[in-house]
Amino acid sequence: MSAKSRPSRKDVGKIETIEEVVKKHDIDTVYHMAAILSATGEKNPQLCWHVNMDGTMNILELGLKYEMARIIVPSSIAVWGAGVPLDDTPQETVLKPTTMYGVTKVCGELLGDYYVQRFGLDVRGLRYPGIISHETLPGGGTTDYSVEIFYEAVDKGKYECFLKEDTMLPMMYMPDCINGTIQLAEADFSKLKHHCDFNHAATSFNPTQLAAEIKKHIPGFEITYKPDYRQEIADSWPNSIDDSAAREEWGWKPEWDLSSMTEDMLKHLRERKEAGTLYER
Ligand code: VAH
Repeated sequence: MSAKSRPSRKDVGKIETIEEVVKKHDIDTVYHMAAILSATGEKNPQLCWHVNMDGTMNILELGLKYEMARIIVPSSIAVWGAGVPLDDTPQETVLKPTTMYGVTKVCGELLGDYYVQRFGLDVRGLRYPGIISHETLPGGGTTDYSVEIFYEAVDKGKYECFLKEDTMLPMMYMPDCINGTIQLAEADFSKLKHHCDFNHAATSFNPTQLAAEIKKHIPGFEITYKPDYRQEIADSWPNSIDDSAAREEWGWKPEWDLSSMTEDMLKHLRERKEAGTLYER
């Protein structure tokens, strides 16, 4: 979508602008994706709080006022910090995030659960891992390397990674993320034991493994490493997470792995490079 055709931007932190949209389109379900992500949030924590928390409160309040059917408020693996098992991080464990983004995601989970218990609002959420897509450019996250690398591999045949080569992180291809989110939204609410904090996983890999998969398609591809401030954020997150609650309560099952995702990402980005629209979104 070129900048010309992009819909006008609204400040999700201002309830009046969001209420205007809700009334105009008679909205009864909200997938609340507006957020400032981890890396950008550390550059402006106050703005991150405003967008992420005032925005979530506004969506929940409007959900009550307009008796919406359901609201999806995604969380993230950023809810974790020190003191948790880094492999197969369990559904129930201590949440001590080290970023403002992570703090807002813990608060979002607790706020959503409060609106369920206190007001009977249908609020659901899932802890997204790093999400990889060819539809948008990287958006200020710590996991952005896993998107940037594909664009630069197709465009230049090389990539300088801002995380260390062995930084293992939970990741997911966008089609799995969309399918899982809709599957949770359509699940029978009465059968859910959790509401706003489902662990949601697909695969885990590190930059070395991702680069090796890309090299199967672009043999001359070269990667170098120059860790920056995002390394400390990534080091506070799990290597992998246990999403058995999502699998048991609403039938979650990923369909994409590192190999199939890499093949599909490169196919789409090579087509866009051919068309001269690689970076146009
Ligand atoms: C970020 N992509 O890096 C987001 C995500 C797994 C973290 O929420 O901030």
